[in-house]
Amino acid sequence: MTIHQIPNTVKLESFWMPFTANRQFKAEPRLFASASGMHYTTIDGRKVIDGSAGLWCVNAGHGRKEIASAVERQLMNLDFAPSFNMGHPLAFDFAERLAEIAPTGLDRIFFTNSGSESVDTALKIALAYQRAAGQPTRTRLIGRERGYHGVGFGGMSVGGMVNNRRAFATHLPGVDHISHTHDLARNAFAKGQPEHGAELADDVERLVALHGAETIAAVIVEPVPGSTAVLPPPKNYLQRLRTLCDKHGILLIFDEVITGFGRLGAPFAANYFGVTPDMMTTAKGITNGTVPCGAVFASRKIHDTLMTGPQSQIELFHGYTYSAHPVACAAGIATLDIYKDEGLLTRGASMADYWQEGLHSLKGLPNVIDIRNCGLMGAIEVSPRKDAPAARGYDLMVDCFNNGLYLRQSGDSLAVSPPLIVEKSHIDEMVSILGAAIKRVA
Ligand code: PXG
Repeated sequence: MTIHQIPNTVKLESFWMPFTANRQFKAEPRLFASASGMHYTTIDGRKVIDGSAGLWCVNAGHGRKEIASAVERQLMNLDFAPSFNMGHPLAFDFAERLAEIAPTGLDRIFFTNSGSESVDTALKIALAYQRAAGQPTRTRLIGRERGYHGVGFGGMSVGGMVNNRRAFATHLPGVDHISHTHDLARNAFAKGQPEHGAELADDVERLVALHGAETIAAVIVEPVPGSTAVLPPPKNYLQRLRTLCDKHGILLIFDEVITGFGRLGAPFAANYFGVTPDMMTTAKGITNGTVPCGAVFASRKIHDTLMTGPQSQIELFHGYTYSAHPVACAAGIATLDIYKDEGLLTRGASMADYWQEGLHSLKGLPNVIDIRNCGLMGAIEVSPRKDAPAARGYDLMVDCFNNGLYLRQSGDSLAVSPPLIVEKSHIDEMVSILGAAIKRVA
């Protein structure tokens, strides 16, 4: 028996699984036992190509020994140190390293443990900033329909995926949403950024007219929404959003939890699109998915506005026990070393055309109604079955898994986002498994 062949006698009852149809899963479980490079191995020893970089986080591929060694060394040397009124050098080093690769000016780093925490942190910083800047009436937070910003009450409230909101009646007050940009009628099968829809950014004007600019603190968007199955922004949309936020004194936050750390072929989506927000939220790829960690990148203006008042006073009453956890910092620095040595923060740019052509070769297969791509993100959308939304998407995901491809399902879309070490042969393999699945499941 190899290390991978763990018998399937695992008891499944106690683990209440996140974002999973628990009963459906437990009736027919899919369990990974190990991973290396571009592949997972299941508990019954099957090799499955990782089409989703874990959950959009394993950007440098699986089983990176440099990270494992750094984590082990750190655990033996300094397993935990507080960052409340104490510190340890690695936290400062890691922040400096992140500042080096940050878009210009976004070089003040606040550490969290997840994307959800990064989002809630950025929203709170936005409110604290507006108050410190003498604009305490700016308390309203604006998200976007179909947005995903994690599961804290802040992130859920500005989020716009209805299933994530419906059951939890208590949202933050004073939140509103601009409209999403998904437009099948005008943009289906667009390659990269769609032509139509820049004017949808003007929805900010509608909310300004409705509520008054002086009530709005910040707008938060994913530069390329991921969880809702990859919606590349229409050309000039993000530029227009930036202009409108500036015009009305509103902070712009990019949620780069997925797009950060090379996903689009540039270090951040801010670099890729040439639009600099006032804050960026990150997590996932910051440690290659190995140790929970997140970071908010804030502009100096925001940071410096809060660094006022008496020297002895805490400037921001916010933080987590595990903010800048030494093990996360060690994993993060080792991850940044790999990204640098292997050029992974920009490697996606050289693979993006091949990726695009591979995915779009599936156009014309049964029930395929849209294909979208941007950098090394992509999605295939199939038409829903009558009275059974998401059923075809689920069957496709299972068929792919059974035939050696792991990817994420979002309703009737399949999202793909491989580790950034992906080679052309891997793309061919993924496209071929996907194509066969679409034909079979149709
Ligand atoms: N913002 C964005 C843009 C995200 O994509 C979060 C915040 C929350 O991060 P945490 O670390 O709290 O989960 C996310 C998370 C999927 C999928 O396949 C996407 C996420 C997480 C799990 C699955 O769609 N995104």
